[in-house]
Amino acid sequence: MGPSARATLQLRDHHPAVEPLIADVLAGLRAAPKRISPMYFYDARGSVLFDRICELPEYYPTRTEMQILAANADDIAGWIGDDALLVEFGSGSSLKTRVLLDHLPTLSAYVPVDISRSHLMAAAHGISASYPDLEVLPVCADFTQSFALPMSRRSAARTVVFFPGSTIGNFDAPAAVSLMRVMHDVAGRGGGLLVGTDLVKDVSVLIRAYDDAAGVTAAFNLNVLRHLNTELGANFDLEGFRHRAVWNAEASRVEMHLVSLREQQARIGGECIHFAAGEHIVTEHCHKYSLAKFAAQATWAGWIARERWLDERGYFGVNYLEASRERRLPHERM
Ligand code: AVI
Repeated sequence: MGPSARATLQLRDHHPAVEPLIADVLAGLRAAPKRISPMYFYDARGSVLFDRICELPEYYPTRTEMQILAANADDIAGWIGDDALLVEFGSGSSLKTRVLLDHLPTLSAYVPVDISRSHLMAAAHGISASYPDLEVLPVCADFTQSFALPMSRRSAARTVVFFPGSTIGNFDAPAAVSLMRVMHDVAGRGGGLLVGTDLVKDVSVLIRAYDDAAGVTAAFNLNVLRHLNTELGANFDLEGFRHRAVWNAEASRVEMHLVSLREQQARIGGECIHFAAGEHIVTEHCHKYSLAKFAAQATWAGWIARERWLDERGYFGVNYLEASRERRLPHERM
């Protein structure tokens, strides 16, 4: 790709400022148990580590979802329809998007949204190079907050949000519903949502997926502390914590923890945080859905289930939903 092709992409940068991020991290570290939002995994190094996770033999979700998308691409493209605007939340490397783009020649534009600016731009340039006729409008943002959609040159017949990977499972139920409401606002009436959901399965399969033999997930988890050190001026000792993945049956989720190996302290934003030996920080919840539970959550957010595709083992689901005309529940104030 020549330099002129790279120059044509304009980034809409809504990356949050450092101060509110420090306040957000501190609020999590003051809570019991301590927690850090998974959003902080995704600096440039974290995004590369996540791409490596997706290729691990133990990490079945990416491979399975890719197979579902590839096997049903024509059908999925039929639901998305002609002249749609495709908005991808947490687009990362945009790898799965390519399966869709190959089947959507009339797309009005593609809007990848991601918190990792460098990773977003590299992926956007890659897409632009592979699909030169497609308008690519990258947005750097925390997608849980409402953001303005960039204007595409060509008007769209409808807006479809793409949210693969079961990233929806990284949100606890109330937050997942409010995120799906943000998506409903983005899609607007008659818009669509194509969303991947990881399903409940054998616990040993789940734990291996989040605690792989090569230690890539452990490195990804610990990288969150490195990110806070480099971007937010914290001073965590990375040698002082270890990765742990546990299954919480009651909540139907894998939890990723960082366990403090000794009593220690870390400073961030001028505040000293104390850790007891064995105390953990929750860094991620990875909810595993039943089909009924996901359908209920989607309905609360104002989405109507239209179609669903599963793999043969029933490990993973890809769902196409349509925005209902009114997303609020009857008892909610307008
Ligand atoms: C991004 N998200 C869907 C991944 C997951 O499986 O919940 C993040 C991840 N964490 C550890 N491995 C992968």
